[in-house]
Amino acid sequence: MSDTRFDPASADPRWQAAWENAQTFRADSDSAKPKSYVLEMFPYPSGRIHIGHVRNYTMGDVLARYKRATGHEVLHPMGWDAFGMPAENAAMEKGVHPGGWTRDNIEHMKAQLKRLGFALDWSRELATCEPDYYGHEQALFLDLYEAGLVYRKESEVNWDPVDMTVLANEQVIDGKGWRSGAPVERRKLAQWFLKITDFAEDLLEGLGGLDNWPDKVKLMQENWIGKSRGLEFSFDLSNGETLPVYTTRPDTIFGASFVAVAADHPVAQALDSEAAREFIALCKRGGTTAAELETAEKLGFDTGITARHPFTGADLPVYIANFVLMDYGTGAIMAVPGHDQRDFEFATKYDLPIPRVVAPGVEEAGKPFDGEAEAGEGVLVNSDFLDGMAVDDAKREIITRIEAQGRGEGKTVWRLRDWGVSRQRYWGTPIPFIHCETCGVVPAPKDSLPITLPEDVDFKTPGNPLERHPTWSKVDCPTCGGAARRETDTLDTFADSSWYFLRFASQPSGKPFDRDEIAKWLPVDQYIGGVEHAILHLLYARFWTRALARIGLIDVKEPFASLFTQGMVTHETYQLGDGSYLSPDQVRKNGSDWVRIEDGAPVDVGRVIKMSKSKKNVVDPDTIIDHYGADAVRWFMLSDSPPERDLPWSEAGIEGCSRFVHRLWRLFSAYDPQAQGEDKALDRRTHQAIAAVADDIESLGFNKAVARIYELTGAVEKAQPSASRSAAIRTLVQLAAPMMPHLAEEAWAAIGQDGMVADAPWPEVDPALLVEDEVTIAVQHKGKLRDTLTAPKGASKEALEEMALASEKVQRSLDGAAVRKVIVVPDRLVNIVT
Ligand code: ANZ
Ligand code: ZN
Repeated sequence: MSDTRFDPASADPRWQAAWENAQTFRADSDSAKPKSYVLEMFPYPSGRIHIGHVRNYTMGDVLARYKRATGHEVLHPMGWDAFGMPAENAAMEKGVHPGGWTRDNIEHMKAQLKRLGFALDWSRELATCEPDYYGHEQALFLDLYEAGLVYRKESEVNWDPVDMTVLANEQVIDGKGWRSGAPVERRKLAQWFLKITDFAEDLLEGLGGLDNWPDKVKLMQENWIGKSRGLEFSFDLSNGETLPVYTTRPDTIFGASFVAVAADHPVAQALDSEAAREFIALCKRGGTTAAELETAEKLGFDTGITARHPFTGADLPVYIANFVLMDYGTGAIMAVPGHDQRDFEFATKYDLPIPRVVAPGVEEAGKPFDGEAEAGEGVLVNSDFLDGMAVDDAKREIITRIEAQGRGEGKTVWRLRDWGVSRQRYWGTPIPFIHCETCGVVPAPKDSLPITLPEDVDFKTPGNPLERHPTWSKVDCPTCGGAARRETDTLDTFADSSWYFLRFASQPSGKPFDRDEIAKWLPVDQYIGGVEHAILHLLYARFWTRALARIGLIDVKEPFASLFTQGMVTHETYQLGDGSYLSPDQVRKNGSDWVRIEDGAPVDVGRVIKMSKSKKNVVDPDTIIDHYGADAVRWFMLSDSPPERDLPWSEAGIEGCSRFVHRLWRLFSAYDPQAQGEDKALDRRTHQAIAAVADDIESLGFNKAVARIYELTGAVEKAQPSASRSAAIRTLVQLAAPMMPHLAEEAWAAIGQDGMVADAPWPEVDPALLVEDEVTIAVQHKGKLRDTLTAPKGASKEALEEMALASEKVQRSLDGAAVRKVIVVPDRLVNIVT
């Protein structure tokens, strides 16, 4: 074999072309082999692949290649989550069309991904912004509507009064519109909803079966679904009405010192006073996110109405409060400032009593509060018949008594809301409905799908271009034939990512997917992505899958059998004195200080944090692939850190990986098919490595697999030429192939193997070689090591004693002394006492 250097610049594209020509990674839905569906969360086509993508897709790729080698028919697809706001922002800022911008980005990023040599079935590539995808989504939406899982209702949105547009929560910054800077108002608009709450119980229960999901993700989902057991009961009001409230802490009822309702609550709306109306208007300003409501200053308005306490008979003041949400529970609360922080802040501000009703022990009933509410558990105090009871018992007692009074009942309440999917923007899936003056809201006929987006739109004026378009929304009513108007809302892009894994598995042209083909591939065997999608994306995907199963389109309920959330790639940051950031290639080390290369200006080195454009602590995948080749980059992504942890990028690290690629190549170059002789120890190490690397990849312990390959490489380098050594080299090529596929193909060909290593089966393990069958025994006399013996593993005490006494060195040490006792520790040690 030649002793040329391995040249990624020529090898990488050559093997990528070879895989493509042979359609090596094309998934066959009719294959009889066991299936394996490996999926990484598909990227948003922002413009460039970033290093986080590289890490994510490299992990999936190693698993996919390994699964192929172990006899699986592997589905490993890739596509684009291509709708969404950045394309519209680009349209507004740069005057480009969102479609053109998106498709250019896809083309560029696809080329970048191809340079990494991923084992993807590109024949199944899809982009959610193409009618061939979103048209099927429209059909599914209509199916869900028919099944009663889609409805329209009035709901609040963030309204920018200057730009005259609805804003997404993330476009509201400090209560102001991100473009206009105008204070955002809350407005009611009729919007489309998906009935995810119908599945709340099932989504919660299903978590119990997801053994291969991270616990933290399951916990986040559980909290988001938020099942709580509480009490709904009614206060009698001084105006003769009753006011239902919901509480999860009925035990604290003796600590209620006021009652509060949401600004939208009928009790508030019915007030006939200018001051009340002004206060309600004030509450409407500011964002609608829970986080904003949580942190906003607590504001209240005393309605003058009082509520009668069901046990003490005290008259409690009724306030309108800005922290009470209309769409949770009943939109009204009994406020217990001693034990709820929001109520505490409110009571402090408006000088209301803060009684203690829970304390660590009964003798601490008079303990003062330390500037905040105490949510802690304990025993009830200052609570009449509840005094001394534990919290759970007290809860039960109050529920029983309130139910006996006929004033309310114990109730299960869910935090999960129905999913509002309406977005008043252009770059999304048009919602397939038609508004008719006569017939109302009518579903678009299925044969009119796909309802495609108009191309001729402008983004110079704010607002939704679909609404402004002169002709797009004009249609005939499918029912009465009269003039009607298309729905101009588009779907939340989370809808697009809620079923893409189904379309990857099956893509007939006339329907969203084929039921049998879905049954063949689903569930996804291994899903890999960022923990930032732990809640919404995964919950919505689990919901769509269940909803489609309920209406009989598929037979699987839980889409992702295993989930892995990978850590981030991090890098230190560099800042000038004025706080501005510099990129790693703008700085260098000067002695123990850092300076800007350009002018020697001093640079502060900051913390190691997630790579992000705004902090400039990024490395560009293209640049490093140019420099080191795809395999060194892939190897680095897998090496240093366990995959769930953050991976600090370092120049030294990638250099080391690159050196290892070439070191392996030199070793492969030393392959001698003619070498003779057996090296039992090396055979054993080789087979142990095969088994271990397989285990490590199966459990996604990529860094461990990497370490084993380093170990075996070291052992082969030290070994003398032999048939065993040649076999070890061949094995190393195969073990490294999932991680460094280009180098492995090049080596496989160079050492004269048939076909491509990508098609070679995973090397077989000889189980006999996995057990260490010989052990080294230390023989001691007078506390000193006299000899070491090689003995069969598990040899008897008698046999070891006999071997030890037969040793010449031992006999010399004994020098004729009488042996009093021999202590044998099997497989370890023989100690001779004289
Ligand atoms: C009395 C109480 C005492 C409460 C206490 C909490 C602690 P979770 O557990 O998150 O579901 N609440 C009820 N409806 C509300 C609404 N529409 N807007 C704002 N807050 C509301 O929250 C349930 C608790 O949140 C309820 O229990 C209620 O306050 C409040 F020591 O009642 B609690
Ligand atoms: Zn009509």
